[in-house]
Amino acid sequence: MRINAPGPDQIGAEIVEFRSQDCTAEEARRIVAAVYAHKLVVFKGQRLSNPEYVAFARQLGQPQVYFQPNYHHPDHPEIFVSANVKLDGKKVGVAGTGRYWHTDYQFMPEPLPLTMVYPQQWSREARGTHYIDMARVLAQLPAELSSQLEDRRAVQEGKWRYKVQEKDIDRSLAEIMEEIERTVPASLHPAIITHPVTGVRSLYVSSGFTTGFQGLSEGESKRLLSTLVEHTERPENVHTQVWNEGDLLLWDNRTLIHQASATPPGEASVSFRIGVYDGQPFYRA
Ligand code: 7UC
Ligand code: FE
Repeated sequence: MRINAPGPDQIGAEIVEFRSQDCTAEEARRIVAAVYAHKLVVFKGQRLSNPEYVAFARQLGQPQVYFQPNYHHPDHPEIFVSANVKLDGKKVGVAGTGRYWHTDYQFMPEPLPLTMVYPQQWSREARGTHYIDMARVLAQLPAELSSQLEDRRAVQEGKWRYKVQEKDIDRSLAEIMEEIERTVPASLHPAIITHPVTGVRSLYVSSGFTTGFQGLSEGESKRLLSTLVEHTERPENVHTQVWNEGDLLLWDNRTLIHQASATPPGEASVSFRIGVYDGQPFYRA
């Protein structure tokens, strides 16, 4: 296994000469260390069956089972499916996910430390994932802005991204919203988090899931959020990782926000995600 580190100030290492089916415990340890160091790693030339994919995730940590079963692969609940075409004649997962800036499970009490994505089918124009390094964003914020975030908690909510499913037919929006608010209430997390392993601080805010800040009025919250989003989502901050045949992506979901590329109408897209808990707290207390 060889790890090709990115250039200075860049994210994304390439892992070559590696077969994930043969991953040893020592290699798994080096891979996770590379994710913390380079924030994104891309395994080149992988050809994994679904059971092999889940087994590889187990080598890296504890695979997550997403809280909503309508996202699950029928044979492997650990695989979160984004597919706009049927798989073996059946609708599986949801037609598309995360076409907004976010970090996975940000709205939950225990967000996902690591995310793996194994693209299965993609279109010519929409073959990639976009990333922003939030440690870099934080470091570049004007001091008068970052000082407003010290000891400030942000409100994270997933409810606006809820996708109706078959069981919602004949239910009112009010009923559905009431259930979401009860089962997945908003989570509060520090607006600045400290990585438990590297100690690097990053901004933990996204336009996809962050809806406000504790202790601020609605107007103040909105203004602060839109200022932060303006500083974050600048084209020069975006790293686009283009998918090639055989690529398997793994990233540090504490430090990076990401956005899926939008698939043009009529084009197929299928990707398999596995979230991984790495055994560390999400952020340092
Ligand atoms: O369908 C989606 O965009 C999924 C989103 C609400 N949650 C994925 C996650 O892990 O945060
Ligand atoms: Fe995502």
